[in-house]
Amino acid sequence: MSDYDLVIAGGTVVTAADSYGADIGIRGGRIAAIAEGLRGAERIDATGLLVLPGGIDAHVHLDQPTSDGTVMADDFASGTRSAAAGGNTTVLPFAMQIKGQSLRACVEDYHRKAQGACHTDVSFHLVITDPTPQVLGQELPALVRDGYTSFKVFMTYDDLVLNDAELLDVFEVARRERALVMVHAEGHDAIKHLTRRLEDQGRTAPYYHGQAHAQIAEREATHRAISHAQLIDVPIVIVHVSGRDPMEQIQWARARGMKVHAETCPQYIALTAEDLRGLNMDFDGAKYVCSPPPRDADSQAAIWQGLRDGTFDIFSSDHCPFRFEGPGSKDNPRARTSFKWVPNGIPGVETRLPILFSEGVSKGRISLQRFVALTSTNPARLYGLYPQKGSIAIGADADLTLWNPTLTRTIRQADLNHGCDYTPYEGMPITGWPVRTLLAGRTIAADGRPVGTPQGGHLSRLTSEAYS
Ligand code: DUC
Ligand code: ZN
Ligand code: ZN
Repeated sequence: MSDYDLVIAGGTVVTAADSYGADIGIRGGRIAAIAEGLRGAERIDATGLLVLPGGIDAHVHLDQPTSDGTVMADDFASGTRSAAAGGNTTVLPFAMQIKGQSLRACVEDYHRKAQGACHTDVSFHLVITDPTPQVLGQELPALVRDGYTSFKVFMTYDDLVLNDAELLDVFEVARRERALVMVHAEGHDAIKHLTRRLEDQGRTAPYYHGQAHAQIAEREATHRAISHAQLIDVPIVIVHVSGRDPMEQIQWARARGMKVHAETCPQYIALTAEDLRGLNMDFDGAKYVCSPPPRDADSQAAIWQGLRDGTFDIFSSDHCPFRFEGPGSKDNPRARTSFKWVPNGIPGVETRLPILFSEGVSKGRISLQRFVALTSTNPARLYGLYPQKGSIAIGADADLTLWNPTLTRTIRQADLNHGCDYTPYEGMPITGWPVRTLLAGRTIAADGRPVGTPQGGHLSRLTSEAYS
């Protein structure tokens, strides 16, 4: 009889702290040994490969209904297949409350959608859009105790925005229940004002989305969220930070000892506002419409600095996929009349890790350890999954990604597994790709393709380490 069900042999184990050559012995879906010369019933030869903790994408949108008839391009099956092929073993999608809806009913809805469909593990963040006394007093506390230990709030969008009083109420519940609040920080009124002015001038092409969602509006809302969090004394995460101005607010807060965490995403290092021009200011720019929008080269440089120096804790995809063509897509008749109707969001769950590895590690901008911290270990710590997830250690789930650091390939829509009909990163050359993804010791993807039937489950989470 073998000691282990599976041994991953001869690779270089990489964690957020170090790298070393070792075999990994897996038993019952967990890491049972890290040593030399292990023997198991099965063996994977990882010579020449890096062995990383599986990617944890802490910000993805799957199968969310929209108010205007656009349809998300990924459900839980296609979205998690795509995630697995891109080297991820856990994703954190949103269970988004529709105004008037019970939060518990909302969560049950999303569980129904995810049930039996997931190729990776999943765990829901909640989105609070209707903070009624019933939601704040009963449903939310009960759900936090059930392991939904994080939720998102929006400072913009007509059907999602919370006013300052509501934000403060929600922050208070988070503090009491020790839940982590994720904040979409863009100032609603400033965006509406800029949108009206641009439309008055006939500036309606997708390119102007980037001007309406000005970085000043993001900076202002970031500071307001920080101030509210300071008043309540609650930790928060500013999600999808796009550039230098909001970053400075986060650094300002941190310098004063506030627990303000930050996330950035591939679009803020790999795209700029110029991409929204499309082909000569045409509708092609809609392929890059997301919020906050990509900024300029100066902001890209600031984001890289923040990825290096720890301003950013986590690097997530904000995968929010809408097809470019066809019914329910970005290219709908209303969206042709103004950028303000173009669905906000771009796909990226499959390309998040390759883009950060190639632009970061391969180009010498960040270390391998930082790569692992940003994409796996820190999301696990921040969202209450550590040490079951996000680490290579005895007893941890055997969620591992085997990575070829020298494999060179270009990002092509034809090679991706998501439900979208385009990628905003088409043609981008990448050095360093995942070649095998294992969830609890079972291969769920190999060479850019999903493998096998859905094996993922839903994870209930601990209190965020932001409270420790
Ligand atoms: N916020 C997100 O987190 N994702 C897509 C669009 C948005 O506004
Ligand atoms: Zn958002
Ligand atoms: Zn998002």
